[in-house]
Amino acid sequence: MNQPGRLHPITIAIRDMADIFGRMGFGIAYGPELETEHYNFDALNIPADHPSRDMWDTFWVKGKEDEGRKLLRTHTSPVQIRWLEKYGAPTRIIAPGKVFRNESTDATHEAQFYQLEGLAVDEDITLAHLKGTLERFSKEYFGTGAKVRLRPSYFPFTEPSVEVDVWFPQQQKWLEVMGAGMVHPKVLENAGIDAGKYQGFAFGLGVERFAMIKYGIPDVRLFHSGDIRFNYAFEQKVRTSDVLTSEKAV
Ligand code: YSA
Repeated sequence: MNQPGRLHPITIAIRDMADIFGRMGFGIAYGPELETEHYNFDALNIPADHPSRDMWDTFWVKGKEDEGRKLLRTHTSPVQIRWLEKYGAPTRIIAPGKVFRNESTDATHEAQFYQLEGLAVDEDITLAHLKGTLERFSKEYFGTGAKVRLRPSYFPFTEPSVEVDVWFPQQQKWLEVMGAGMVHPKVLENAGIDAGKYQGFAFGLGVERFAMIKYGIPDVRLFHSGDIRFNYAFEQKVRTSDVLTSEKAV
């Protein structure tokens, strides 16, 4: 007998995440996978000569001569700029999507993986809003027993910046799952937002790493292995709520 089809676990994870953020009033945005240097780096306060560009090993793509060189986006953060330029502030969105890094793989690193970006811009947004949002999200996604910790970090597009770790019970270790922080005023200005009036928080989480912890998956490479038995280990699931306020490509 034919078996019914299954959703890929990454699809399940993104839908679960979108449901949780949807209940917190976040809409959903999508940006292009083939990006310009401007949106992936420059507008995010990462100029060409800045050493922090090395944080993202990049697949460069030859563009037409008049267009300059392009790249496969190394993170979902360029969607922040595209969205703010188009829709302005105040705003609250998530942006899930595929990203690419020219790096060697291991159990927690893939060359192609999914991130889910979050952005909230308004008057009087503070780090406490970021912390509260991430705590509520983690508890809803993993359950109330989840152990989450924030560490000080550095990203050129946030000040202050943090990295978030979640306890991986099956492996008895902390796993880094996300970068986050308060949006740098220069980034807001680059997107045409008055940084004197508005502040924001933002984050970029690794979808596969969240699912690894939730389902006890030992190796990130299983998600993209194409082994159908992996998919069949997950229950097919349809979205039960449709609470997203908007869904737009920028
Ligand atoms: C930081 C601040 C913001 O305001 C907004 C976003 C960010 C995140 C930033 N854009 C970024 O990409 N940070 S990161 O390089 O540390 O990646 C974020 C998350 O993606 C990681 O915590 C991890 O969960 C996942 N990740 C990174 N490289 C990976 C990976 N997952 C699988 N394979 C890889 N090679």
